[in-house]
Amino acid sequence: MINSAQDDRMVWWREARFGMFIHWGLYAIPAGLWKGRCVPGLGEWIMHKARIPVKEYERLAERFNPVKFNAREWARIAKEAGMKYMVVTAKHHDGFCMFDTKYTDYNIVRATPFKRDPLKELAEACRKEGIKFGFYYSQTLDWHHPDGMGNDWDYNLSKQNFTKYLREYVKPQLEELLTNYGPIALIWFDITTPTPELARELRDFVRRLSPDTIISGRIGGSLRISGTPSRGLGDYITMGDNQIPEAKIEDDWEVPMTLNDTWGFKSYDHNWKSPGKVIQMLVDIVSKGGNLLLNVGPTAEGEIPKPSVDILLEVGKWLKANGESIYGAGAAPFNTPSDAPYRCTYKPRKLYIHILGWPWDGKLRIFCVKNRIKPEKIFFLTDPSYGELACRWDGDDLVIQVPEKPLDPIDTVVVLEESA
Ligand code: FHN
Repeated sequence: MINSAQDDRMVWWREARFGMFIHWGLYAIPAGLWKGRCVPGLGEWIMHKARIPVKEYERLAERFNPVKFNAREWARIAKEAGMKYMVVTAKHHDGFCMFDTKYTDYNIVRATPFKRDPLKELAEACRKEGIKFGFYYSQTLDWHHPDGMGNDWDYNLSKQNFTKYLREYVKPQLEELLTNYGPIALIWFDITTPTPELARELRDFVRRLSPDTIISGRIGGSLRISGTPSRGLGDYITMGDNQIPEAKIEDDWEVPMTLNDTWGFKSYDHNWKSPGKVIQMLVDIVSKGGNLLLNVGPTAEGEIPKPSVDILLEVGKWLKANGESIYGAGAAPFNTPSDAPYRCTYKPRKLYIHILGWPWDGKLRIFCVKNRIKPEKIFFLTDPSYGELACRWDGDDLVIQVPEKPLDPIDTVVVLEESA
């Protein structure tokens, strides 16, 4: 059920469409290598994958000194990339707190030579750049805390008291995060809370403290319905990692996406998505009514890896010219076949046709839209001076005449204005 309080909370999020996810923590030091060996899998899972004892992993903190960290630069990169919100790991599954907390000494201010609270600096920098700011918080898995879930190599899981952990550790820490960092736009829970009752308790707690904060779908709290992830007690559906749905979803949804094959930094993962691929994925996602939360994994020195920055800046260039077709846009009121060489995003009386594969014969065929759209004027978004594009109906399809070559081979956007 969508109520109006939820609609009010979601206004900026629906407009935003594109956000920056940041996975940053102690795992950036080993960066995928432990004792000289490559540890397969996600960089931030190294403690789990290599079954590193708590006492040994903890010592990474002594070496964590990200002197190149510059919050304003990170916020500027997000802004230049055209991202409208940022979600950063306050605590990931390894349990290390990247913020100043009085509930454990295992935090960046007390346990590292860095001694600063980078999340305070980031919150401030984002505010200055007009970027909404939120926290990722691992509410269920915590391999460091004796009562958190998931560490069966140090702790006897049958003796754990998760409810105590949630009430005496998770909730107080969330209170710190929701009260000491200015307005928090979003809390990104992960993995799902073990029981619906505890999910509800957590959800109500966040709501009471900060009614405008959006809560991610992975808080859990209700069953999945026929394979589609549900938003449970959260405000929107969080899709599986890197999973774009086949067709549009009539609800708010977001997909968390990696830029390479890891969230936390891995020194040897160079499998970067190209800027063109990212742009086309963003378009595909918005055409199905969703948001893209795209990840960067900064290094232990505190830098967003250069390949990520380069990709993001290219995406930002495209968005500067074509943003009108993305921000505040959503799914069209008709379906597009998944193998069509175009995607459509939509605002009332304006259809944006994103041409992802240029028609070799100059005839752009929009399938099955008779009686669904009423074309009045058709033109290129980035070059209205080219003039109006001719069109004709062919059965149920609309055929638009386009020139021989694309204006932009990654995605040329055609605007179709509708008559009233
Ligand atoms: O286990 C985590 C993973 O490390 C990462 O944080 C992703 C981001 O969506 N969430 C979990 C897996 O789904």
